[in-house]
Amino acid sequence: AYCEFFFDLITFLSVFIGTPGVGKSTLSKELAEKSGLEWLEVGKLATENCCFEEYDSLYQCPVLDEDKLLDLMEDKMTGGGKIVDYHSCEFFPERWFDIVFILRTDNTTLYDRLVSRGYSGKKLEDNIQCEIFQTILEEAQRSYKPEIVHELQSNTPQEMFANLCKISEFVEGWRQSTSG
Ligand code: DAT
Repeated sequence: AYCEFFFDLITFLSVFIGTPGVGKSTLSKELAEKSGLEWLEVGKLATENCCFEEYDSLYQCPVLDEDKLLDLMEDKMTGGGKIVDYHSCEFFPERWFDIVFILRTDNTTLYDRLVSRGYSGKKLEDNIQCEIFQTILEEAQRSYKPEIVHELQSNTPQEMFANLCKISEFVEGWRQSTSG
């Protein structure tokens, strides 16, 4: 289906969140290509700049040094024009984002994606539970104004393309509401 894009918005700042595997990177990359907004992969940024304190052997992941990461991001965020991509949003300053998009995937689909990514054991279980319990959705609803938090389904490529259109409409709505 044809849909028009309205991304001539250098000041626009959005964040894509959701359980690992829901398709944040896929959608962010696609959106960045279509819109000219810059895709900021927070996980990659943290790794490249050593924003980790220690390794959590239970969860098989390093523990994030949040202050260091936030300091690093602050300069990048003032300019606008970014799509931030991270599994969580709770510790970002509220003022950073005009819109928060949260991606959701059905459990069985997500399970298959995480298995093919090499997840197993507790890490696999915890991530599936995270999706079942809507942990990240609730986190977003706690941390940001409800009217800027939008849930998007991300099970199929068709949904991914439909999401680009939905995002475009939300962004247009946001633009009209700020250009009063
Ligand atoms: P994330 O960045 O949230 O961890 P990803 O973008 O790396 O997730 O996607 C995980 C896998 O799922 C990857 O192989 C691409 C696939 N995928 C992502 N979004 C999809 C969608 N809407 N439909 C089908 N597959 C999708």
